[in-house]
Amino acid sequence: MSTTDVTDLYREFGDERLPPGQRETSKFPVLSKGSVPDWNREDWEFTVTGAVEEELSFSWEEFTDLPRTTQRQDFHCVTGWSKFDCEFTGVPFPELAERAGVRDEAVHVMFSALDGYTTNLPLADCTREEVLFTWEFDGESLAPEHGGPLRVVTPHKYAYKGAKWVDGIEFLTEPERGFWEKRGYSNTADPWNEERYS
Ligand SMILES: Nc1nc2c(c(=O)[nH]1)N[C@H]1C(S)=C(S)[C@@H](COP(=O)(O)O)O[C@H]1N2
Ligand SMILES: [Mo]
Repeated sequence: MSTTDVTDLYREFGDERLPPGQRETSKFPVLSKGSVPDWNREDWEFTVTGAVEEELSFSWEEFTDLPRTTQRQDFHCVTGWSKFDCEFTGVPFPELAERAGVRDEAVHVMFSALDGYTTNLPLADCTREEVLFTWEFDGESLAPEHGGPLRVVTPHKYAYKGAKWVDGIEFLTEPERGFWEKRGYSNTADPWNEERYS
């Protein structure tokens, strides 16, 4: 399958591909608030809830049967490293939003995960083709420590906006803060504006 290169999205936000204060690394460090959660394929369920026309729920088979894309993206960690040219395969956020039918009152989204992690973004920062629910990295199943079976990637934001082990999204009518956003990390998290802390 062909790969869409979205590594030029930085032009929307800044002059340089490497955001200010970041170092490029070829490694893929792991950052998690706790241990890797257990899951099994039979019980796994992904839900779309909140301010939508129709709440949705997907089994693992149903989710991975949705239309997928493979994209080459950059990954920026708030702790100062960036990894270029990551290939992620998955379902773009707008695909799920269209299926559920986002109501006019929805302004914000909360992502939740199997380890209890949450993270939030304004709706407009989610309805982008580059916001992927991904289960494949560089042609292999996404490793458990990097969020397998399913994680979110947000190449236009620091990576804490991408929930590993994601199992649901809720459309909200008021902004709310997720795990790190309540604990001092920036709510907006624009790497090119160095929005690291709030
Ligand atoms: N569910 C969950 N998602 C998470 C985290 C977490 O602890 N739990 N950590 C976040 C943080 S702070 C970062 S920097 C990235 C790290 O992703 P990586 O471990 O694949 O490098 O995942 C984000 N997503
Ligand atoms: Mo992080």
